[in-house]
Amino acid sequence: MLMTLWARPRQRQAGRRAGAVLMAASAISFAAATALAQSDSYTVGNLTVEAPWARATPAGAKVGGAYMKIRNAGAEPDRLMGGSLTGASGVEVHEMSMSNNVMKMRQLKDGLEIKPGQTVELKPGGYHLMLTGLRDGLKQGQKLTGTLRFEKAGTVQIEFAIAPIGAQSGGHMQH
Ligand SMILES: [Cu+2]
Repeated sequence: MLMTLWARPRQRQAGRRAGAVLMAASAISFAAATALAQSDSYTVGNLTVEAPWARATPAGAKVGGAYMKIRNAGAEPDRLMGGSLTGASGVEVHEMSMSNNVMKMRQLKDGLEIKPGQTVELKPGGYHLMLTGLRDGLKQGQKLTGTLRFEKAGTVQIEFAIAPIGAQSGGHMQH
C-alpha cells in the first residue's frame, strides 16, 4: 500500500515535465497541447482543472473519492471549496495523511489553497474530494457530472471519468 502510494507521483511528475516542454515550444504546439487535453481539462478564471477522475466503488458503498490536478495561472491564491455532483448528496474537500503508520483523513473546512503558479494534485492517499451519500455507487466506465466551487473563480461544470475500484490514477490520462 505504502509503496504504491509513493511510487506513483514520480511517474506523474515525468508526464508533467513533458507537458511543460510542449507548452513552451511555440504557439502552434500550445494549440496542439490544448487539443490533446480536450474534455480532460476545464478552465474557470485563472484555474485549470486537469484529468478529473473518480474511483469506482463496491456495490452499496455510500462514499467515494474523486481526484484531479488544479493549476493556478493567476496572481492571486484561490481555494477549492467543494461542489455538487449528480448522485451524491455531499462533496467535501479532504486530506489524507500518514500518522504513526495509520492513514488519517480530515475535512478541510476552509478549502484547499492553490497558490499562484502552483499545481495541486488531488490523488489517492492525499488530497481528495470526498463524495458522500452516493445513491448508486460509482461504476467503472461511467461519468460523474456536476460542478466544482472555488472561492474566487466561482463554479465550473465538470465531468469525472470513473476508473476501476482500487485504481491509483485515472488511467485514461496515461497515453
Ligand atoms: Cu475523505
